[in-house]
Parts: sequence; C-alpha cells; structure tokens
Amino acid sequence: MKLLSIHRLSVSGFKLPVLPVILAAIFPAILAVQILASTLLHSARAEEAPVPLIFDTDMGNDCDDALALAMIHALQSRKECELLAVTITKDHELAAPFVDCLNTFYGRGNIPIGVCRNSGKTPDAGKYNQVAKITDEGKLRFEHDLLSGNNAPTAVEVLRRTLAQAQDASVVVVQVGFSTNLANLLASPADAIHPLSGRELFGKKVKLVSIMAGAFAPIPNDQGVLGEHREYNVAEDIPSIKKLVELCDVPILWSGFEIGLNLTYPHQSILQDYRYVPHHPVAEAYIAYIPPPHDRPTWDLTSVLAAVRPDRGYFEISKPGTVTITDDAISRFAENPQGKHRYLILKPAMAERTREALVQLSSQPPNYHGSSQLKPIIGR
Ligand SMILES: [Ca+2]
Ligand SMILES: [Ca+2]
Repeated sequence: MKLLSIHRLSVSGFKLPVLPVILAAIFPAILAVQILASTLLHSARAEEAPVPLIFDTDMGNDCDDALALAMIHALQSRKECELLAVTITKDHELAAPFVDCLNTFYGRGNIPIGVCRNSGKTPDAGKYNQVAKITDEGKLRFEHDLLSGNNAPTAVEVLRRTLAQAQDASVVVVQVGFSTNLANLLASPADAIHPLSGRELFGKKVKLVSIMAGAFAPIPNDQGVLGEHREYNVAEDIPSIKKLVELCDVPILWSGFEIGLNLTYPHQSILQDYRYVPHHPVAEAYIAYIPPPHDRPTWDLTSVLAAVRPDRGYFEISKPGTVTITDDAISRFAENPQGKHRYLILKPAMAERTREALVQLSSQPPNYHGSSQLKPIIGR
C-alpha cells in the first residue's frame, strides 16, 4: 500500500511520462523481493522450535514468580517455548496448588509439578498462595486438581523424568528461587528413571540455566550506601547455590538483583490489564502480596525473557567468566574466557522497551479465552 501511494504521488508530482514505465518495470521486481523476504522470514520462524523450558520457582515468596509463570504461558501460546515442568523450592504445601491454579487458568493444568518437602526453606504460607483456596459459593474460584504439595512427586523425580524424555542439549532451566532442587538433582544417583547420574543427565540434556540470583553491580543498602548485596535467592540456601556453581557443567546466565530492580512492573497494569476476566489469579496474587500503588521489581520475569528471547536485544550480556559465592552470600564475578557464566546488563536506553515486553507478555490472555471464535481479518 505504501509503495502504491508513493507511485501515485511520484507520477502526479513529477509529471515525467517515463516514470510510470520505469515503475511498471521495477514494481514486479520489488514485489518479488518482498514476497521472497516474507517467505524467508516465515520459514525462519517455522524452523525455530519452541524452547523446552523447566521453571524452578519459590512461588509464594514474592509476586514476581507468578508474573514470570504467566509470561511463560504467553510465550508458549506464541509457540516460543514449551513448559515441560514446574519445580518448587518453597517448602509449603500451598505453593504447588497455586502453581497448578495458574497452569490450569492458562489451559495447561496437566503440566508436571514437583516439590521440595522437608527442606525447611521458607516454610511459611506466604502472602498469596492461599489464592488457590479461595471459594465462591462453595466452588474453587480458580479451578485446579492438585490440592496440596503433599500429593505431588519430589522435584528431583520430576526433573529426572523430564530430562530423561528431552532431546540432548535442548532444555533451558529457569531458576528463580533457591538452588535447592538443582543441587539435589546434581547430587542424585542413577536410578530406575535414568541410568545416568543427575550431573551427567543435566549436562547431557540442558543447554542453559537462566537464573535470577546474585548481584553484579553495587546495590544501595537501607541507608542508601552502595555496596555488595546479599541477594535473597543466594542467601536462603548458600550451600545449594555453591553446589550448583560447582557441579553445573552447562552455561549459567545470571540476572542479578540490579536488573529487576531497574525494571519495576507498573502497578497500573495490574489494575487494568488483567480485567479480561472477573477474577485473575496473577492480579489477585500481586495485590495480596503488596497492594497497588506499588511497582514491584521484575526480577524473575527477566530470567524468563532472557531465556526464551536471547536475541532480541532486551539486555546486553557480559563477557564470559566465573561467579563465586562467598560464605556470607555475596556473588562475585571474575572475567575468564573459558568461564561458563555470564550476567545480564541493562542499558538505560533499552529499559522501557524491555519493561513493555514484560508487561505485555505477563498480561496476555490465555489462548482459549474466545480466541477460537476469532477469524482472520483477511479473507472474511
Ligand atoms: Ca493439575
Ligand atoms: Ca522467586
């Protein structure tokens, strides 16, 4: 359409009798190039298989885990990833039902869920997992069939089964809580599920761990003084993250505390963008955790985005190196060309675009809400 209007303007504007002839000659060529480019783009997209993804979360300790899981479902609806399993490091029996709530809400209630029982890691109920238990007139507000984490298999079992079925070097693990589950998996022996040890199986099947943990820039303390930061996901289980760093043979991409801190989620989105249903489990979780007006940092969401869309320029990536974790939960990075670790860098110029992607993805409605009734506009 744009080309045609230029054609018309050019012809009437310049009144060159030869121009229509030239344009008539080159237009088919331009169109052919356009069609070819469009065909190549489509085939390139078709070749990009969805990223097989395992989400390991401390669901219930902060509301960014819920937004991050909503994002994963939107990316799956867009055929950009496939959620293979969710494993949980929050040791409370309501975390798994809440995860099942979200998966069911997005039309994927059968995704395997594994838990970490008796780890003692954050055993409190948390502020929003009880959203899973809300009833209206005697019926669950948010349908789900996993009513307690006590009825779920262990995370190690779910991880081993999931990896056993995956193609080699295909899986991305997004870890946005503590490293308890991955450390347990890496230490697991061969068993009836798979003849390889956890470390061997992980090295064979996983291509990347995208992890929200640590800090790779100075962070202001309570007095506003910049310094090293004891990041929560590190501090809650220091031995496990040390084990992960030691035993993980595949690359780890770190989203440090500073990334999500500089990309706060606009609370207006929580109040407005989720109203496509009368009750939305993500919006209700956010509000139960910390009511608006509060723009919560998007820590866990950033690890999902970096894992599924690594080439879209949302973040810059550091040079390779090695992260070490100190006994008092400080993360330190040392550059090293052979290192398997890199961390995300947020350039100020990209922040608004990246934030917008996080908002649009987490607030995208499930596929099944009316979408089957939509017809393409062209060809109606
Ligand atoms: Ca279920
Ligand atoms: Ca988390």
